[in-house]
Amino acid sequence: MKQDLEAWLSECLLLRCDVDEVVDILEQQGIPSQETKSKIDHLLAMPLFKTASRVMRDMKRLEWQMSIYQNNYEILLNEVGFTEIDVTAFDQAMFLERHYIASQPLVIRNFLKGSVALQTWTDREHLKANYGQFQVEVKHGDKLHPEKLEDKYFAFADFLDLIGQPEDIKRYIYYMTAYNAAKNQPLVDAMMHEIVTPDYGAVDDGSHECVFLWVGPPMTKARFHIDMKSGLLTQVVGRKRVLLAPPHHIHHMYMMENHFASEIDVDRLDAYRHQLYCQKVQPVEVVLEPGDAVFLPATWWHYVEALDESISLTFANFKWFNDYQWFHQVFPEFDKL
Ligand SMILES: O=C(O)CCC(=O)C(=O)O
Repeated sequence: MKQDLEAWLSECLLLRCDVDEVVDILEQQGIPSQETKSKIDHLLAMPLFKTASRVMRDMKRLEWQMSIYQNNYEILLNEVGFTEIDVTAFDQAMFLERHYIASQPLVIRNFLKGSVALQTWTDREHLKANYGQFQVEVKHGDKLHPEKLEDKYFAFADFLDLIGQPEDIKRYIYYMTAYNAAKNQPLVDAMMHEIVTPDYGAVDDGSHECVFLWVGPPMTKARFHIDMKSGLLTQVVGRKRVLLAPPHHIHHMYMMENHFASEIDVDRLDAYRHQLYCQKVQPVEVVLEPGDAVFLPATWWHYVEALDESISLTFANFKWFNDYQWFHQVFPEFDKL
């Protein structure tokens, strides 16, 4: 109890709550004001508390800086709007300058124009006949506990049959994701000859490293998160709904302990628990039709929901610098969460 009280008091002090109010609240709980005041003096004098206060001030300063970006982003949205083009207007130099380097998203309609996969991959029998023998790794779990996913292994043909079964997918999550990429690289290598893209600045060595395949049933969701690479999320089969929010909302996203995903459940917003998100974040919503792509710059928040049975590819294989993994090197413990 003593420890709980100290933790609560420390948090109040770090968050700069009104000290008199804190003393009053505890007095109502039967703790004499003199006792609380001397506890506060004791906490304020601790070296650890002084360090925590300094870190907290740095965080607040960052939050203030972020609010400037937020204002500018609102001006951009009002004056220019969210950028969406058809692939016929796509130009690598424009993409590099206005989107890749500027960290601004871009929707590219018909990005996969000319790809036979737009037809052939809608046919389960084509996929089974040509790629069904590949062993694949997918994420699996109970929809009631979406945070507890484990890796499962199937022949690709069996996995495709499974995600076509309405009863099973109502209750369970089956999703081939970028997190399974290492095991599924041979499948991606085999499938890519059916895909054509404009020259978006991919590495030119014929490899498909950093091309990620996502296959899953309707209603599959990826909660709001950020990535350590920029990527072009590209829809091949079915539609996906994407919500996007800029990086400067980091203080409004209620990050989970891994510091990459948000607690926010966009289908069940909790205006009390997630007040800052509800008040400050108005994500841009985009629906990707088959063939469309959206550029997701690293650290942009994105939530993705499959509206149909879906196959997507994320191209993160840019020839320009695209690796911000240093965070994991500095904080390896985040890998384990
Ligand atoms: O499509 C999804 O479910 C998630 C895609 C994604 O997060 C990405 O491409 O970075």
